[in-house]
Amino acid sequence: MPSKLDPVERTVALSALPQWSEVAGRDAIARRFVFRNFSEAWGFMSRAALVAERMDHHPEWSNVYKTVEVTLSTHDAGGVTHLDISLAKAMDAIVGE
Ligand code: H2B
Repeated sequence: MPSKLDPVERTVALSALPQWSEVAGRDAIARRFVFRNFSEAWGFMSRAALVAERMDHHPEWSNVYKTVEVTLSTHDAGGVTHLDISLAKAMDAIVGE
């Protein structure tokens, strides 16, 4: 089972993810993705879902029209692990960031 990042690892990892923020009151990171329309939002979710399945690491997310809200946390570890950082980077890469 992956272990939670220690404070130094976490700071370093999050500095490479400027679009992601810490979730208040919970050990998790979050980002809002806003697309031009629903089709692009759904396309992003489809691609991200394939990555998540391959990683066996899954996002908490919701979609309203062209907006996708994502929260990442490793449930088994009770907090942010390298798996969340990897999935966040993969999601950023899908949108070209
Ligand atoms: N996703 C996330 N975000 N956290 C987990 O702890 C987790 C997961 N565990 N996806 C995986 C699946 C586990 O439940 C399966 C059995 O491998």
